[in-house]
Amino acid sequence: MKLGILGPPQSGKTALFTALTRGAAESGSARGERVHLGSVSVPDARLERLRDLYQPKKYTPAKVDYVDAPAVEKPRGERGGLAALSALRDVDAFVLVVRAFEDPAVPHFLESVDAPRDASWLAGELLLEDLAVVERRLERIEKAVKVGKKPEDPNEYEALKKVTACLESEKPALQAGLTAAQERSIRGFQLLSGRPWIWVVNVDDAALKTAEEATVAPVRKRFPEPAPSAIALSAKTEAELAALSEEDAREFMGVLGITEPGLTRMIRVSYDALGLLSFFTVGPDEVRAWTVRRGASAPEAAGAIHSDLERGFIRAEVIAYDDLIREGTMAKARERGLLRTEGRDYKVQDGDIVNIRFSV
Ligand SMILES: Nc1nc2c(ncn2[C@@H]2O[C@H](COP(=O)(O)OP(=O)(O)O)[C@@H](O)[C@H]2O)c(=O)[nH]1
Ligand SMILES: [Mg+2]
Repeated sequence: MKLGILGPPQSGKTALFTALTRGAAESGSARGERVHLGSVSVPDARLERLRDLYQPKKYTPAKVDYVDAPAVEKPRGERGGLAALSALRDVDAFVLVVRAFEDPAVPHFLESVDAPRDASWLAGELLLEDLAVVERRLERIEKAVKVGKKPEDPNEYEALKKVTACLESEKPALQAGLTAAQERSIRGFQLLSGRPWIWVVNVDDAALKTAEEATVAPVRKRFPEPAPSAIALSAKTEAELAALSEEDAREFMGVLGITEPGLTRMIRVSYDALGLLSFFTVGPDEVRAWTVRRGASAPEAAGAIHSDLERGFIRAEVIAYDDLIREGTMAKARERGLLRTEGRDYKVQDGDIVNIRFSV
């Protein structure tokens, strides 16, 4: 899973990136501003337990990649440039950071701190970026239609028209109601609003003591149903926490009233926003977590491991994590009939431990 961090200047994007990746950054640059790339292991207590059980040679948690992109600013040049930024091409969702912290030492790009206003502004900018991309393509097709040519791909033409209408009514492309074929036909345009948005309201430490919902509701209310995911955290404090030892971090969190680190919360809402689940493979060689979309069939899950496993899929041997842990060993679980044989139609569940039988 790859997430792109976007937001206005000085909203705390880099602070958040540092908190999430513990500063592990390679960087490139775009439009004169640095692009940071970092990768983190998804913390999962279940996987750690499986590691203790199997003592494998290799231990491989799922990974999340983060891209800290340049600030979204009032456009200077042509629109549509942000969508073309190569670092953002393959992100699965966007983390949109808006500033709610007061700090006279940090200038605000609109001169005052107002997170819901900034969220509306940012969303508007992203929709306009997409609109520029879609309109440019639509114009080209319509020019061809005028001189008597049929649109090469009717799905694409229909999709572009639907998305244009959707963006013009200030809704993200994700809500355009495209068919699967239409969606595929415009996937190449990598629309910013064609991927889920997760809002991060970057607050003062003081705000951490008030209920999160009270902080994020004014931002969420700016958007049409279904309301987007939103969390509140202090990027600066999270970055400081990430630099501490586990023990010191826990103590500091207690003082501040933080019950869960930003990193794990961020990952949880990201899995939810993207509709993802984790399943596991276990053995003496490797204990590993895999990520697939909710509703994925057993062959699809096999394909996440290797395309050969999907192609040659015969059946899956499956046991729920809780069942294995309760019985203590795979042999006991098998005796109890808890290790099931599942076919092509089985929908993999979060926490399944899976062994794929295949032949190629
Ligand atoms: N007080 C406070 N300052 C913050 C917070 N997050 C970021 N900052 C400060 O705001 C400035 C801009 O942050 P940065 O992460 O570089 O913003 P970016 O331009 O969005 O990448 C820096 O001086 C940060 O230390 C926060 O949660 N609270
Ligand atoms: Mg930055």
